[in-house]
Amino acid sequence: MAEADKKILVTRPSIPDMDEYINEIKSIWDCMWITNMGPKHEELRKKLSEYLGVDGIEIFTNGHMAIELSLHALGLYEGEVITSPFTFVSTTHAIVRSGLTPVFCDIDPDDMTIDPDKIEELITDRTVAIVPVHVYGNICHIEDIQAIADKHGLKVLYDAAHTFGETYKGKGIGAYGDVSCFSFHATKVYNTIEGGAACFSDRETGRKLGYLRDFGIVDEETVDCIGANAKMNEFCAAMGLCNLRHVDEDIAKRAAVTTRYREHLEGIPGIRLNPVQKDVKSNHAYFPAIFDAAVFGADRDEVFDALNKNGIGARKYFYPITTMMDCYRDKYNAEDTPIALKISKEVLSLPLYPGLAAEEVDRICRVITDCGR
Ligand code: T4K
Repeated sequence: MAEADKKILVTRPSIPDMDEYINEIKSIWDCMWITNMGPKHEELRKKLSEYLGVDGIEIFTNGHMAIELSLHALGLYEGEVITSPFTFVSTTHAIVRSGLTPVFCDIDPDDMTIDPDKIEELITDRTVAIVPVHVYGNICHIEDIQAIADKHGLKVLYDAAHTFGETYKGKGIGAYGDVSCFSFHATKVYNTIEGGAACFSDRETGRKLGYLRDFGIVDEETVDCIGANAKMNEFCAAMGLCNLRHVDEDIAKRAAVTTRYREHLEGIPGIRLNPVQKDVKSNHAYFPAIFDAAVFGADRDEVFDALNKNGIGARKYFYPITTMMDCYRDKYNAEDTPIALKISKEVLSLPLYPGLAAEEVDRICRVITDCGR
């Protein structure tokens, strides 16, 4: 198949050479320990703690369970949680499945994270926490959110699924809030096939998380709390150990792809690109572009269709917003967060992964700019 005919997907997982992975998993056959916090799990946990610059970390079977069990570890089983509807549905599901009630706050139109100026008006005597999302790897208004949480005695749990390896003001992003949760899904900057982590500094929170991800088991005769099975197995941990060796190189390649996109698309009337945030070391997780149809000459859906026709699989992350989904639409009004609603109809995540060639970026941008003519 000619290079130009190949389908380009929104992302492609980073995996090591097969030999590297085989070498990493060989020792599993020696010890016959394949899950339940084995040696690979422990090695990965320690290495991630160093890489991410966090005091405490527990690893999980996926990012969703990290969020859900972190809510439990923080003792949040009832009450209202202020959060963003502009996210992957996991954030909302984790809150609801924990018996909590999400209260949706609108987003900042520039970085698309929760708008701190709109949080306080949503606080009631039932509010127990704020769950902001560092969407696309854009860092939330951390200081403002913490000040509100401190003033009202609320917990802060960051959905940091998109921010692996990012720093804010020189500090690992996982070190902010009461807990920060990462996703290590195949589609993320760093993957363990499926996986996730919760970072914390409070030892008691860490102790609870350790039990919660293993049914609440403390020892063979003691079950401390009502937990789940959310343990990362040894084969996933081995993939994580391999991928950790290459993640910096991957992020550098992503940065080059991002630069190429910007060279083509920056300054085109009617196309708005993701902001470059001050004090943030970015991981270049996503490349969202926002289309203003009246100015650009084509709307998001027309661009999406044109890309598709050309074998380019962009994605409408994050459309629909969670309040528009069938399982939530009866309880919420999407119009209550007008900025999130508007952006969800205008935004498109363009393909971005380390192996995306410069010529492919050029082709994608040609299709986009042709739509505007
Ligand atoms: N919070 C936020 C803000 C999140 O974004 C996520 C996950 C979570 C929490 C929960 O974390 P996890 O529990 O998932 O660890 C994908 C991912 O499944 C999901 O992890 C991710 N967010 C979400 C944004 O994207 P889909 O439904 O778009 O995935 P899918 O299967 O359509 O894959 C997207 C593209 O990736 C495909 O077009 C091709 C490529 N791909 C995918 C897989 C799985 C591959 O090339 N190989 C693969 O193995 O949800």
